[in-house]
Amino acid sequence: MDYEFLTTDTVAAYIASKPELSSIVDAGNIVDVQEVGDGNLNLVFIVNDAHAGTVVIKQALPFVRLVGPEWPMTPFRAEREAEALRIHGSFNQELVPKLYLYDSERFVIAMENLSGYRVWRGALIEGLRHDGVAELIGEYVAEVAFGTSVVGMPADEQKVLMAKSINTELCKITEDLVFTEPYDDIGRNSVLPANEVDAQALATDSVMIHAMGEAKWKFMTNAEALIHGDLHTGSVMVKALKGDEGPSLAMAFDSEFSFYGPVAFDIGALWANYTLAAARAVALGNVEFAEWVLALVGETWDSFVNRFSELYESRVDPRVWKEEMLEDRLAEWKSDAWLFAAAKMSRRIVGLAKAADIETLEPGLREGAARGVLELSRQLVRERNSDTSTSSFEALALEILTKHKTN
Ligand code: SR1
Ligand code: MG
Repeated sequence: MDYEFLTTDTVAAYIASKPELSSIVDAGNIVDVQEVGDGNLNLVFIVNDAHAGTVVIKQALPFVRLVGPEWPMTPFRAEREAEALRIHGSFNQELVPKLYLYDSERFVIAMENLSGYRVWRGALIEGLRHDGVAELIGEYVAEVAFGTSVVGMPADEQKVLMAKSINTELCKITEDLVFTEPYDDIGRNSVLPANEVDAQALATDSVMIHAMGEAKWKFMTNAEALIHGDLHTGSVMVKALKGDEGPSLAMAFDSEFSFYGPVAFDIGALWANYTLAAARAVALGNVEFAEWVLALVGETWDSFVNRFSELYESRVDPRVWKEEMLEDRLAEWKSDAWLFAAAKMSRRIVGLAKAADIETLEPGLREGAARGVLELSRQLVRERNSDTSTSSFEALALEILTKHKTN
């Protein structure tokens, strides 16, 4: 794929060539360009002009940045992200950054720079409590689930959108890295020597393998809504209304993995990443913070249920979709969220693309945190069909993470 990659030296000229951006930043007076991409795939620049104008410029490379050109990857993922930003933003502008431009020749997105916001994962790593974020993100998942599914939009339009939203290569990343490779290492897995026995126990656990087969099937076949597709705490920006923590705003971004998939996948991704933050807190002896983080599981779920149920009142076709249908979906999604959470937490321990919550722990502490997460994921798939309450999830997580704490 032949197109020019942006650099800090060429971003200003690029912006000058795009009239759509002239009201956002003054291309002739740019004072600061920084490449801040810390994800696994793209280039990301934050650009500031001399009059407080600011923009984020994100360019998809034709390969996986984390690995290099030897792993080619479609840059058309930028188009999927632009579409998801546009569609998800149309439901609630306060929960999704504004899209200013999508450039289909150079696979560039220009979007709102959320000033004063920071990535949630980093805040959780620092032990900061951004209250209300879990509720807001639960609402985001509910609005996307309702608004892009057949309960929220006419069936003919939904089919056209579904056809346009196919995201084969990014889905394959998830199919491989999340559901398969932790159980069939093709050379991309790694753990601390002390955790090799735990990774081996995970990979040979026939109940877990069966459950992951089920999860992968659901991921590949349950085309329910235009989900985010990678909704971990690194895909959420947070901003405290005052100071560093307390009541906060939130935005979901980085939706390049978006496709028509299972609603519970986004919920499970959030729960898994709360668990990783809790595992870190337990490892560091901060049990109170671990409890605060784990309570986000229930807060996200309750908010999702409330908002989805509210929206369901206005469903497009109420003829046979009655209250029972809502109850059935919610029960199914809750149990599936346990399954997807299990998949999403264990992959971050053993597979490629790990999470800073765990990786920045010193090895003596990381050993127990990693073991606890793997053991928890194996228990979650066993419990998911009996008691699926979020309080049970939270209690089980705290119990198992604490049991395996090292040092
Ligand atoms: C090769 S991309 C690795 C991971 O980064 C993204 O955040 C997704 O989670 C993906 O699995
Ligand atoms: Mg990402």
